[in-house]
Amino acid sequence: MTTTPLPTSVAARPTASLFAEDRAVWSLIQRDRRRHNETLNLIASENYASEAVLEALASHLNVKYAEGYPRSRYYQGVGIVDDIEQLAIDRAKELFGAEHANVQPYSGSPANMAAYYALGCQPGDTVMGMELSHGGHLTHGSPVNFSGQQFKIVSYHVSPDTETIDFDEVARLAREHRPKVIVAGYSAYPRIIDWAAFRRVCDEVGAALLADIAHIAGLVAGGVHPSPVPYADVITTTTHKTLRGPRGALILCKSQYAKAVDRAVFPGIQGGPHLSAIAAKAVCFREALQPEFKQYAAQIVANARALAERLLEHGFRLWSGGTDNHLLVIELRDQPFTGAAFAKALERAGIIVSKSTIPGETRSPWQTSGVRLGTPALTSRGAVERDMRQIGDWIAQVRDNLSEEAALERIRLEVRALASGLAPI
Ligand code: DSN
Repeated sequence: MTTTPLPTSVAARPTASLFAEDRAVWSLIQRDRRRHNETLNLIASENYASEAVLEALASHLNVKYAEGYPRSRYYQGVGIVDDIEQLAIDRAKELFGAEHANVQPYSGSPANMAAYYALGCQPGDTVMGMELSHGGHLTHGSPVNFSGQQFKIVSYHVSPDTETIDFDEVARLAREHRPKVIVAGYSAYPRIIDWAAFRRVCDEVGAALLADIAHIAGLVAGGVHPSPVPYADVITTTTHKTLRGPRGALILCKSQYAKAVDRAVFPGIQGGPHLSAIAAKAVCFREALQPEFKQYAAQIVANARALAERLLEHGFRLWSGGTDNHLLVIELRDQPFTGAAFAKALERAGIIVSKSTIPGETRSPWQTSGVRLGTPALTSRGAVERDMRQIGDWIAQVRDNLSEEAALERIRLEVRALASGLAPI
């Protein structure tokens, strides 16, 4: 008689490990961990979640199906996961002072899709969002995304003079097009968002305000960016950027939209919730409720300012002249090299950034005229202002030695020394 072998992870608990079971994947993971520890991660959207978050994420909760919501499920065996999801909901509401929270969205894009549907958007309805190249997100109306394909998109921009949101244009376009939803919240915008100004425009034209705070949620939770909660009808955020939780998302809303949001997420666009991710979100929200998280959020901003100031001293041009939040964008409009070339040279020197389009972009999205830098991840590793000033010096040295392999290698070794002295991941 033959028996079906159990997967090693079940059969051999508690001693089985990835190392024993799959050396190839284990080894790649270790190499990437070393890469992080020996380089400087300035990707504005990335962050290092705590071991507690990762432990919840890797827990046995991965097994569970629980379509529905706490106390109202299509499966049995859900009593305890109901408690987990309810804890995550309660903590999210407490953290942001929101009336309702849905912790099930798999990630930011489905959260935004659910938000549009919850706000009643039908194919052909008008939605206003920031132009992608001016700092918006694909889901705010890009023609290659469901948002741009399903809805009539009217894009607003930053002002060419101040490179900050052009509220005159926002109001003019809103009056002319009467959108159902106006989206505020961005992927590459370095300044404070004036939620009250958006609310005034929305009220004037009868639009709903959707705040996408994916990038700044941790700054909002930490009290260093104004909260959209008093102003927005629905708020979406990822949980893994400045909020420092697991990959995933969260929707907050006023009570009047609670049912519509919940229905839009499930059964509207998602199936079973990922309970291990939801448990990890609960851990993340608790961490963000601690006083130390406020210090962390303040340090993110202080670090971004220090980096911006140093880069300006080195003659770089920054989008809007600096930053009020966790990110900054170096503009390379007048440089002979592209954002892509600069990002690659920086990587050779151990400084990891992402290329970025800039307002009035003339190069392709693969080449770009900017690079975006952010401080959440390095701040999690304990970097402070003096580290940022040093990093600013290295970024300038890379610019001045773009194709000089020996110089890039020398910088890489210096970068590695600093990186290796920060808290390891
Ligand atoms: N891809 C994310 C970012 O880097 O900003 C947004 O979803």
